[in-house]
Amino acid sequence: TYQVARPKGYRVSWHANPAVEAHHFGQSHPMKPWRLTLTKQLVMAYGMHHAMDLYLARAATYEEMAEFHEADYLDFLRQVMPGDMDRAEQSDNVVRFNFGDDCPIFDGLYNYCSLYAGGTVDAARKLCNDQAEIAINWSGGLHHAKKAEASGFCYVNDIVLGILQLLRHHPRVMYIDIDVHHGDGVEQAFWSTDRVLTVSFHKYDKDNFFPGTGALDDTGPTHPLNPGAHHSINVPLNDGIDDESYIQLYHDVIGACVETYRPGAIVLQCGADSLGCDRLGCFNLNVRAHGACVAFTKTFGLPLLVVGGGGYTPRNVSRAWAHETSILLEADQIIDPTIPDSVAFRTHFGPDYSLFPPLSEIRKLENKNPRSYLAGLVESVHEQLRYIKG
Ligand code: ZL4
Ligand code: CA
Ligand code: ZN
Repeated sequence: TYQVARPKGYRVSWHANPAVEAHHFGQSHPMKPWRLTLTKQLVMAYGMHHAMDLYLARAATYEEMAEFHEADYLDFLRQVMPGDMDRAEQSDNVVRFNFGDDCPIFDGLYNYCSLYAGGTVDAARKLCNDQAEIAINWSGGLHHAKKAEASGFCYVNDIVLGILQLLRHHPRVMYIDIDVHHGDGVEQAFWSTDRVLTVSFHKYDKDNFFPGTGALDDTGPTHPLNPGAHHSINVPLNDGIDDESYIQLYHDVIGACVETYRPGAIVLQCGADSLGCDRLGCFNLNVRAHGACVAFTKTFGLPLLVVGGGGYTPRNVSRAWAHETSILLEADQIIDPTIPDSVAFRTHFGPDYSLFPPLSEIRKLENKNPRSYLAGLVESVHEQLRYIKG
């Protein structure tokens, strides 16, 4: 049996509610809350739960969610039922609030949303109260939700709610998003403030990849009276980026941003659809490279709120998030890369039973990000940072 010791000198808190895992978006929908069960089983098989403070996430209250979301939208979210998609008297609101194939109305929708949001709000409060230095909610990270609109599998923007909590204690908060999709909802929520610096790395193809925003020059409205001008950093990428390029880029961009902006806390969205072989993604990252971004973010020693996000090949999502949990506990060097025999649902990890399986050569995409292109991105970020003072 495995047991991970508590890290020395700091506390890690884990926020989850198993009720989240039981929700179903519907047949063949890519978002599977069940990936959280698989993640938790891996974390427990490695004995990492002994090294953290475990909290049962409570549901965020209506009032807590109303700190960002409009009442009309929350009222609709609270009362909709499966079947409303086809009910004439609901059709105006279904359209107005963008429900449909991407954002279906399923059983327990409001419960699902308030529980994942509650986890992130709790996690942020633990950091504010100095009860943890690192707080984790793998069920959060739903970065596309807007004030009064569902979008891209996201209904309530838990990240925005978490950042609003952190802003009560910290003059400046930095948001980092390594999901393969653009973190548009978080960017938009803080468009007009200089108290949040958002940085998203993502696949960008205006017409062919969701959500189609996040170009390099999309840096926030540049009206002279808008303090939030220049405080959205976007790192648009093409298919097939590999481990070495991504890690280098992440170090260059995030290192420069932290040095310039000097945030009091960091929120890291760890969407696992940037891994190779993801059902929706198109990058070539291995679990170790995705984890290297988490490890680098931790080196700043700032209060750190870690959330999940996308990730559509559940066995790899759970590998990545379990590995990243071990990094946050400084236990990544001591756990066995072979997945323990005792893990539940073990067959999902075959035939290799490794935490770090090699990327399948068959599904690998050609790297369409030449060195010169990446150097240009770093150069642009440096130029943009000249407008920003910490
Ligand atoms: C599906 O098979 O690009 C939804 C969504 C449901 C089941 C049955 C319906 C079949 C892929 C995706 C028809 C589905 C058509 N079902 C969906 C422009 C689109 C309009 C909707 O990781 N169709 C929209 C959203 C993206 C679009 C990505 C990422 C979230 C995150 C954070 C959100 N939307 C085209 C698609 C399926 C489905 C199969 C799907 N949707 C793939 N990409 C999208 O950033 C959590
Ligand atoms: Ca992103
Ligand atoms: Zn995504």
